[in-house]
Amino acid sequence: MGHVLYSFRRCPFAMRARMALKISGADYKHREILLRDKPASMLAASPKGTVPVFIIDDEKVIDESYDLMLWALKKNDPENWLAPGLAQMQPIIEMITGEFKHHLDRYKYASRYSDDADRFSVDHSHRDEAVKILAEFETRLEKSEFLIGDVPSLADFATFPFIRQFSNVEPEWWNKPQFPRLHAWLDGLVNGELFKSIMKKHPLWVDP
Ligand SMILES: N[C@@H](CCC(=O)N[C@@H](CS)C(=O)NCC(=O)O)C(=O)O
Repeated sequence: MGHVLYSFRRCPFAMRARMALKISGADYKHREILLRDKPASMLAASPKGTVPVFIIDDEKVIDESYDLMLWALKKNDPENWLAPGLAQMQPIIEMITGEFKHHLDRYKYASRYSDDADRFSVDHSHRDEAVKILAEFETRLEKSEFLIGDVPSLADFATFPFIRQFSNVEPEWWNKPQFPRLHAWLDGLVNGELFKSIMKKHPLWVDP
């Protein structure tokens, strides 16, 4: 009995789930996996084969990171991440996991998607599209400290791991002065105790 989380350290979906689980104080066993070698026990619970996968008391499976965040926060939300209301937060979150992620994947992994001879170059047309979305975030952060208001909410925690991933594709370019508010916001969240604690390394899980 008890809960089990299958996770991959560097996956932004798994990161956001781990942050919500951590803040809610949920008790579970962590199973660290490799995406290229998924344990049969994880695939048995969730055949689609993405992380995170959370198993509740051997019975119920949650295999969508957003649903898992909500499950954790509905049990316990000590820092009021849900306070702004889902109606306001959901469109912001979906813009990041939808359109932004689409461009991020094509920018970051350009070699997987293009037939160009220059296979390893990043795709700046997708970077440009992603930047348009980040410009909207910058505008928001000019008005308030966090995406919605002056305290962090689910909107911030559900989105920043993807923007962090984007910032890591070409750090030199990212660090040129642009979007000062977004930079400060991202730095604060990435260097915060919560994120650091969920990025600690775990030994790899091997099915018995
Ligand atoms: N909609 C899912 C997406 C999860 C997802 O795509 N995770 C990636 C890793 S970041 C994955 O497991 N991909 C499977 C693979 O690469 O084999 C969620 O929010 O949990």
